[in-house]
Amino acid sequence: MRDLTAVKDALKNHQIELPSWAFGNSGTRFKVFGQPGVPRNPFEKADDAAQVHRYTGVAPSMAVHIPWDKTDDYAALSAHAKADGIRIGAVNANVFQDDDYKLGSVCSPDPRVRKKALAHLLECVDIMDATGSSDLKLWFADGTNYPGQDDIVARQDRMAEALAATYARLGEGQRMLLEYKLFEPSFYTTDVPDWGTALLHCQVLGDRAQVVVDTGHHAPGVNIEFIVAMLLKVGKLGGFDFNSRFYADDDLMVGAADPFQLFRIMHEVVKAGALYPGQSTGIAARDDPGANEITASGADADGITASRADADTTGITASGAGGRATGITAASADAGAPGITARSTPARAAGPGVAFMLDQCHNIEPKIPAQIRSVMNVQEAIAKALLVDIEALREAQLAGDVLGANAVLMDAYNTDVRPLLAELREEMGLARDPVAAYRASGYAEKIVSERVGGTAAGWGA
Ligand code: RM4
Ligand code: MN
Repeated sequence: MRDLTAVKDALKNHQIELPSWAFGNSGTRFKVFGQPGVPRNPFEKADDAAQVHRYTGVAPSMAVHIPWDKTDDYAALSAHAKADGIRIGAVNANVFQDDDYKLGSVCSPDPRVRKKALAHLLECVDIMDATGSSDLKLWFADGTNYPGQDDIVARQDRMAEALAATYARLGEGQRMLLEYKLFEPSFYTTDVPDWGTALLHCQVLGDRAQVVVDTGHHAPGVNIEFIVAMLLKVGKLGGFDFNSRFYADDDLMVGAADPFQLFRIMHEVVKAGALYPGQSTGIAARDDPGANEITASGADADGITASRADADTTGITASGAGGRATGITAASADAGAPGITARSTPARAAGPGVAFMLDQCHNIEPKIPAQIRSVMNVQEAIAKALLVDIEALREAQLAGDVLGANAVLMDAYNTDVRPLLAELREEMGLARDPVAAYRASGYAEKIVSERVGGTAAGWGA
């Protein structure tokens, strides 16, 4: 898409969700450096998140994390956010900060602990009802540290059981987003370590269970855009937790470590029409000549698709009855739903589409401008992805023009989109430079002088 008006329109439609915890104090296991003016409760976090939206115009929601954002009155929190000009987004469950969870939460060998963890997941759905949130985001610290510590498969069964019970509790318009992470805090096995495990669970659960890709949760060198492309293809990408990493799960500002990777991810999103519900891909006809020619037998048009009948027998079982079943089955009727077909058309995700969330911690930099910078970084990557000349790219690809195809992509990536984004902001009635406008507003000084006393929000608070 190289029509600049269309690029700007797409950018105006794209929304980014902010994490409440980015506004609180955070640190490493060595030290949490407190900052003055930090919010003391979720209401003040919403006030700060609203500042980010005020200067960027594209960040109208704030995810909450329970119990960090626990309050007696979630409807009041929603109303407060609304008065600030934003809304409460995903509800994140926290089953990793309680002594009971030393050996895991929903995968713990202790049924009492599993019950307690499940009760928390269900409580999070109650909170969604009160806040009007559509997304329940689940990340589990569950895992083991030593070989032999617990049974890998039994833990999967326990996980499947808890997920099935939570899924069954979801109401109209609500979905479950399951996030994987390679390691940490567990160092030997993690119970949902990768997109394959997350996808297996989500496929068993049904349409309203989707995978979250946190960009910091992979081994070094993993091709994240490949994972994104595959999940989009089967309609199972529920959302992103954006951040950057140099070494492990560093939670740095998105786009700080590897803006090229962010662009490559966004290229897949744009191609799949997943930037926002109703996004046009700018591709007139998606039929690649020959796309259906690569099938195993030639007789069956389904290509890479495993037959649906098979899908039922290879899932993840919640019953633990196991028997001859080889995997993770919650005996869902939907198990065969999203498969990979030989067609190149990506499946459209059901419901609200892909949630573009930030999941970052600003340990040493001021938090509000860091969130503004992160939103800008995401926008820059998207703008560049929207500038890719898709038709020229496809032509070069089909012609086997390796250098030509790569050049099309790099041309877009190497475009300086900052003037375009400044123009976009002006059209939206915003300052051309959001960070400078925030700095000039005096808000940072105001919160420092007003937020005196009480306990600053932060890790464990
Ligand atoms: C995890 C994961 C979750 C986040 C917690 C705080 O590593 O990324 O999304 O909620 O950290
Ligand atoms: Mn995350």
